[in-house]
Amino acid sequence: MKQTILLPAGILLALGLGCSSQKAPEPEKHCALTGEIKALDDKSQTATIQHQAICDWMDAMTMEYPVQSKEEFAQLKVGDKITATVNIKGMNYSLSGVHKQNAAK
Ligand SMILES: [Cu+2]
Repeated sequence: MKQTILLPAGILLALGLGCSSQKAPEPEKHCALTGEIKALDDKSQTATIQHQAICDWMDAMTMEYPVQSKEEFAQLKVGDKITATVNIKGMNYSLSGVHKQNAAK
């Protein structure tokens, strides 16, 4: 008797979670990034970073991240090893709190 009640409830829960990514308002999520700068694009203020896994949001890979602060972006050099915070909201993401682990000379 119990199982006939619990099973449909479990299916409904799974369906609800599956649809959650399509709902509009998502809270901003903050995750730590550790990686190395591979390229910089001044125009878009974007850094291409080879990074380790970021929360459960993304596996280790190399990709581009917009840097929020002009001042922080201006100090970055290709080859810098950095830590930063990834600010994730829906499909959008950007970096803040960028810190160099070893300043390239
Ligand atoms: Cu990625």
